[in-house]
Amino acid sequence: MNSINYNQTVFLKSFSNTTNIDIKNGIEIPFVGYSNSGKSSAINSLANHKKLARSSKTPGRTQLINFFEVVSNFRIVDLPGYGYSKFSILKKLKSQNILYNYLSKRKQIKGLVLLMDIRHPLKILDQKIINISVKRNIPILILLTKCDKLTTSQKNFQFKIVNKKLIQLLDTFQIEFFSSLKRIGIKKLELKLNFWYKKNIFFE
Ligand SMILES: Nc1nc2c(ncn2[C@@H]2O[C@H](COP(=O)(O)OP(=O)(O)OP(=O)(O)O)[C@@H](O)[C@H]2O)c(=O)[nH]1
Ligand SMILES: [Mg+2]
Repeated sequence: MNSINYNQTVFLKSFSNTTNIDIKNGIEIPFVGYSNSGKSSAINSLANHKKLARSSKTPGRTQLINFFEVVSNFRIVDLPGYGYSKFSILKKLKSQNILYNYLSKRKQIKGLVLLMDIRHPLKILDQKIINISVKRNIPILILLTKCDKLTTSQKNFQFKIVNKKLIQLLDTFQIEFFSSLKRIGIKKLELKLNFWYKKNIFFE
């Protein structure tokens, strides 16, 4: 099989909750993380398309479950971020519920990209996502985002902390530095997505 061209990724459809999702075939990889961690930007960098997924300086930009098709039967999913402090409790709970429901129920999920700002990794809701993935046996790729904001030694320090904590939570995992701004880690992300695609699509 030729390698996948992520530049051809197109927007497919948005949904306000899991029960509305009418896409059945194929596999999908959600991008999950705190609000403002850089999920939409990462999808745009991967696809080499500045406005594919809506990114914004204001946290809470993504409020729906947004599906993008990479190739037929292979999707990436941009989700609302969690933890935006200016949202009301009710709005926060609603968007967290959308996320937990989606992650707990969708059988099409075959891998998960967890994005964490390298300066604030593994906060409480990140750990909750990890627990859901462990329960469902969904493999995780961790991206330490906005790594352009730190020096090499600061980056390595953060990496070690995350690695040490994850060993206690997960059997297998992969952690990568990532920067949409400096285009760091995009190849690693592509390789992982390719791997999940090839591993699962033939069994469809
Ligand atoms: N310095 C730097 N800034 C980044 C990077 N990636 C994203 N940002 C900025 O961080 C802010 C949030 O990015 P988004 O991609 O919208 O974040 P998100 O996780 O999709 O946020 P929600 O939709 O609210 O959940 C924007 O101002 C981006 O320009 C990066 O690699 N480096
Ligand atoms: Mg977003």
